[in-house]
Amino acid sequence: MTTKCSRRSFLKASGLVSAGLAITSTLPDKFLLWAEEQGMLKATYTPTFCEMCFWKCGAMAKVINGRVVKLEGNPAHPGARGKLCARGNGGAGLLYDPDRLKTPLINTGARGEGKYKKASWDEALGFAAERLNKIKQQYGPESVALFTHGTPTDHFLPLMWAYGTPNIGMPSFAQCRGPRDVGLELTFGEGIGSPERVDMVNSKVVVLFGSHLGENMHNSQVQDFSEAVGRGAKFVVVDPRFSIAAGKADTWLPIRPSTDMALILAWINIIIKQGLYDREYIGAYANGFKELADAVSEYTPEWAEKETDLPAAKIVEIAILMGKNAPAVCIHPGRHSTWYGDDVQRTRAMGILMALLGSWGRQGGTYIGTKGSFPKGESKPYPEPSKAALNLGNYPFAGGEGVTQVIRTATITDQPYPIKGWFVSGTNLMKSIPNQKETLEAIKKLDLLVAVDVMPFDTVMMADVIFPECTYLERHDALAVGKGKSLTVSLRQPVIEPMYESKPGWWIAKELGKRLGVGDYFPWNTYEEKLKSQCSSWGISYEELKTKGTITIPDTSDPYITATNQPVFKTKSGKIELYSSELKENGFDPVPRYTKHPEPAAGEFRLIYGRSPVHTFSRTTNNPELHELYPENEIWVNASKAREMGLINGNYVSLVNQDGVKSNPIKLKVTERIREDCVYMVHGFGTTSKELKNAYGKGADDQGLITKYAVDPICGGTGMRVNFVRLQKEVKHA
Ligand SMILES: Nc1nc2c(c(=O)[nH]1)N[C@H]1C(S)=C(S)[C@@H](COP(=O)(O)OP(=O)(O)OC[C@H]3O[C@@H](n4cnc5c(=O)[nH]c(N)nc54)[C@H](O)[C@@H]3O)O[C@H]1N2
Ligand SMILES: Nc1nc2c(c(=O)[nH]1)N[C@H]1C(S)=C(S)[C@@H](COP(=O)(O)OP(=O)(O)OC[C@H]3O[C@@H](n4cnc5c(=O)[nH]c(N)nc54)[C@H](O)[C@@H]3O)O[C@H]1N2
Ligand code: SF4
Ligand SMILES: [Mo]
Repeated sequence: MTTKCSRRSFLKASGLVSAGLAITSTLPDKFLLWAEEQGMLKATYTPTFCEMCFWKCGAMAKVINGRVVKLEGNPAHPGARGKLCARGNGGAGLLYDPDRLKTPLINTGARGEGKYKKASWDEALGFAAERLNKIKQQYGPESVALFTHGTPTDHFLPLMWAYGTPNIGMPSFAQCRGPRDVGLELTFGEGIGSPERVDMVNSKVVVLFGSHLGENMHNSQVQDFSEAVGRGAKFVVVDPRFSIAAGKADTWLPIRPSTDMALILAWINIIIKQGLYDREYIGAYANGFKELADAVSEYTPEWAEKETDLPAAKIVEIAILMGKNAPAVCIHPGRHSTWYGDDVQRTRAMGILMALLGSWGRQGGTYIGTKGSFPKGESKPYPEPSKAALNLGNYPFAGGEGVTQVIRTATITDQPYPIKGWFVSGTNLMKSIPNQKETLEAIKKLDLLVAVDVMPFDTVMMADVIFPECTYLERHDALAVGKGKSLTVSLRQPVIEPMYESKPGWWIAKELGKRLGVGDYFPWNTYEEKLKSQCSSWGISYEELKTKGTITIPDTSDPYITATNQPVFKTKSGKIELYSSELKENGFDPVPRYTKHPEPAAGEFRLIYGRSPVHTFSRTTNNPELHELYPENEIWVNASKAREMGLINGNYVSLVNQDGVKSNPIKLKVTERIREDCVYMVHGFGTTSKELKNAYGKGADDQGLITKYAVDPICGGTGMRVNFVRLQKEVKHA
């Protein structure tokens, strides 16, 4: 059996990627696997967890002769259940990517020019520390901001807190799930968690708004989705595009983009008017029903038909379907929710729909997260910043996760106080925050830009000093605590030693901490020492974790509301807030209301974007294995529109947005599977970093075209589907 063959059958069996997309192993891997089969070499397996996206699936790494030849899902891990997605399988492609950052680098040219000299760790750490200390002296520690994503956060957040800044920016909040989390917190007093606590496996009806599962490839969630489809659950997919999920659905609702709120409010109205809501549940757990009923009474199915372009009769039919199958109805609240700027309210509307159906905390709806927890460790208290975090004044509900673009504006304007340094770890700001011109302007103004990364992506290549982190397969990281149905804990441990001169994030944070005078926040010699002591205080065997990779704590699951398992709503009123007095007090609509959004003019299309199942944003675009599967993105254009413009499948076009910004040439995908008023592309392509030999210049960058964004006044999320483009035919592009 060759590897290629076994991978194929594995992928096929997993149902996660089609067999045709199997990853081919490299020649050295093939030889090693052959030698192992012949009994000449022995393989070892090391459990760890994946960082190719943020689902943190448990993985088993197979190593022969010091080389990682294969990654498989850990059967004991709830996010993986023995399978990895294509990106997880392709993790070794990152490890062995020849374009990886290999040594610390110090900029020797103008910022962004890409001229670097190799430096020793001591030199690079000293360079950063000296400048960080200078900013602290001159402006105060608050004038440095941390931008971060993924497990590097576990190391650099404490470092920056110890340094004294409260300014944290996470694109995974303000450009992603911020509005969803805030909307649900305002309604139920808590978010939906990650992995989302959706109980699709037990649902009779599942409703997806966008949420393009199958392209959005969060492993166990896609497994749940497949299982529910196989079991015959009814799927309703609301999407202007016939997504993979729509292809599996009973009902596809090709909604006019930006009008989801109209549909949800009409559904709420119908469910109330027809008495399809769960009276007992609402009576026991919710407040504001009357105010809600009054506020939504104007949203009739006929009105919604005009807004959404969906037939009124169909809207009624689905409302009845949901009502009849409640509470086993899963209204998936989505994840990437920064769409149109009224996104907290859209998520609140979804939450209200869940409440009316009595599905929050009920089988087939959403489940109650484990009540199990681990004791909080003692740590030295962090200094109290003397200036408030930048978010707080602007967005009352933003919380501590950071509104990236507010930090960017402060960097440009020096208001309310200057931001002089950016510390960027595991996030590619040029690709993730809208309006690149502003990002560039802010970066140009900085006194210091530090990057900690594994690859020379666009933002990294503008840094003054670059710290090469080793990949997740070469390091320890913080324990991953899973709060799904049960409490779980997983370990990341090195599968092989760090390659080149790369170092783990924990080491970089500790060493920089020493040089910033905050070394006592890292009072251990190695991270493993810290992990061992944490395990012993949690009553877990570190040795068991090392061999199994993941441990599920027994008797920590009680997922549904029962007489003895009553829900706790941490809202102001202690109830589900159909009417939010908290929003009202802050000058916002207490019940969601419909606002019309601008429509594309003749000849224009709304630009919408999403995921490829084999890539994670920009971060995998250079991965040799994943690049081979999907080297460049395409632009989906409705077939009759393409005909009108004389464009055919495979032509290259450029996209020009309302502000005259033009994209790289991008290949046309002419299809019936999208509405006429929008075009669709996969996010993350069109990198500008020449260091990335596979990805440079391939495909087009959606972010470049997103010059306009609609800020959610409640949480600061940036709605990014508010840009319109025209298509310009290009001569064939290599
Ligand atoms: N393979 C892969 N999987 C991933 C990721 C990845 O990078 N790669 N990223 C992960 C992360 S962090 C996130 S946040 C999620 C994002 O994935 P999701 O949370 O699923 O993102 P959405 O924006 O909801 O979904 C995109 C879909 O929305 C549709 N859409 C566009 N406009 C509208 C509209 O106005 N109304 C409706 N109803 N639909 C619309 C698009 O056609 C597209 O099908 O994916 C996660 N999973
Ligand atoms: N236009 C547009 N904008 C978007 C989106 C979109 O669909 N369209 N999606 C939004 C969403 S949902 C999200 S969550 C955000 C995500 O956006 P980001 O937070 O920027 O996340 P990534 O793109 O994953 O970050 C990529 C960077 O992390 C680096 N990296 C990878 N692994 C490691 C590691 O182990 N250590 C370190 N130190 N670095 C590592 C990569 O090399 C790369 O430079 O973007 C948002 N912005
Ligand atoms: S969903 Fe895929 S990429 Fe994400 S952690 Fe799991 S295996 Fe890795
Ligand atoms: Mo996201």
